[in-house]
Amino acid sequence: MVNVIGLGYIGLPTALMMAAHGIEVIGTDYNKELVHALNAGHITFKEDGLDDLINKAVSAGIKFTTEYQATDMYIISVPTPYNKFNKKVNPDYVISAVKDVMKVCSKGTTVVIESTISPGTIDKYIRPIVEENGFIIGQDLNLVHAPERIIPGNIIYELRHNNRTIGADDNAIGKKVKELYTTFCKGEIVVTDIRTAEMTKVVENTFRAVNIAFANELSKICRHDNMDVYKIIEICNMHPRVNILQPGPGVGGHCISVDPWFLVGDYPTLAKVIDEAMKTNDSMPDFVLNRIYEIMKEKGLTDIKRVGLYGLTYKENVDDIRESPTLQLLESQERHLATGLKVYDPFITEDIFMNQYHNLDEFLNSVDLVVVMVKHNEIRMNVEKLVDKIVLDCQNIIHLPNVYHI
Ligand code: SAJ
Repeated sequence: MVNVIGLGYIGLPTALMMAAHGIEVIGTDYNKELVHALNAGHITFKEDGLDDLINKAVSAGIKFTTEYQATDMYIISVPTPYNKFNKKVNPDYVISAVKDVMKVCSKGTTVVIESTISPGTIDKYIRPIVEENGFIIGQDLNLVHAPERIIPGNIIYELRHNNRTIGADDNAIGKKVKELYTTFCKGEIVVTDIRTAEMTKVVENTFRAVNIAFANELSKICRHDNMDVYKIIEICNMHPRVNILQPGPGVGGHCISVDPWFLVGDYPTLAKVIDEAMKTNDSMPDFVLNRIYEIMKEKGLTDIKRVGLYGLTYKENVDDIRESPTLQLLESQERHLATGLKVYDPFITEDIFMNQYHNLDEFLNSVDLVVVMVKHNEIRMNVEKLVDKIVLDCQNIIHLPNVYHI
């Protein structure tokens, strides 16, 4: 039996997938309400195919509980937030999950850590705790790191098809865990050591952050001299070895905007490009706010309350607002004592923001300047509703005469 600890964006789909493929799974989470909802067959976030998957997993016998189970295989997928001040990973949730596992596990148990951790976290924090508790690593307890790569918005497909990395001290244990994942994963699974697995995960997200920062920097350079960054990127990308990403209003989510900081925090004198890239991405919401003020001035608009931000989530067609550029912009606005921007997002149905709307038409009727922060399908399909508006399109999806860009 596999006990999956932490039933969030990663742990839950993984647990369901394993159960749906014939593995006996019990999911554990300390959140009682979540456990209750899952046992009733309800999912707390939206993803294509997830409803189907929970039905299959429930029929196959998956159970959810707040208790850690006595078994010999654990998958830990609890959050690893980062410390905003020193930029280092905060491994507290992983540490406490490992401690709880040690209270109930059987001898020879394997503990797979899926949570993203910075390189060296297992050596620095996890091994000492295991040993302090009287366990001999490799004998009483095996440690494995199996970072995930699934992208929110396409979780189910990517769980099945992505290649994966498994890091283990002992290759035989790595292969055993590989077999477990092979039940549902059609991608190639590489078995390596723990340190390498930790590093690859962070490097992958850093690669993307640095490349997005490059596109964002280009957008600032082009804005400075009134050049069309999108056209320039399009032409450059016709070069066989150039593939520039798209500039945007900032970088959100719990991965690309967070993980690269781990390298900056751990290697402050070495991770120079990464540090600058992260600062560039973090500067984008303020850059958008400045564009709003510029456009208001140009158009003679004086009331910030007649400006609306379309999109609160960190990217299109998901309901996840973690670290989203719009939240960063709203915070910045408060710092500038210029509150009043209207907000709307079709995926955020709860009333959690000031000046928040729940209907696209009502939102549009209340503003003169619309800032497209997120390229949800909804706005792509309703472009004609923006014809009479002034639009600041941070995603390059609205092709109308009255459109400004970042
Ligand atoms: N973004 C841009 N320009 C682009 C692409 C993205 O500004 O050209 C922005 C998005 O709008 C968003 C942010 O970057 O705010 C990140 O979005 P994303 O869709 O690129 O990535 P995530 O954070 O949803 O998922 C990433 C993925 N990692 C990589 O692509 C290397 C995913 O594979 C990981 O599993 C996930 O992080 C994770 O858990 O680490």
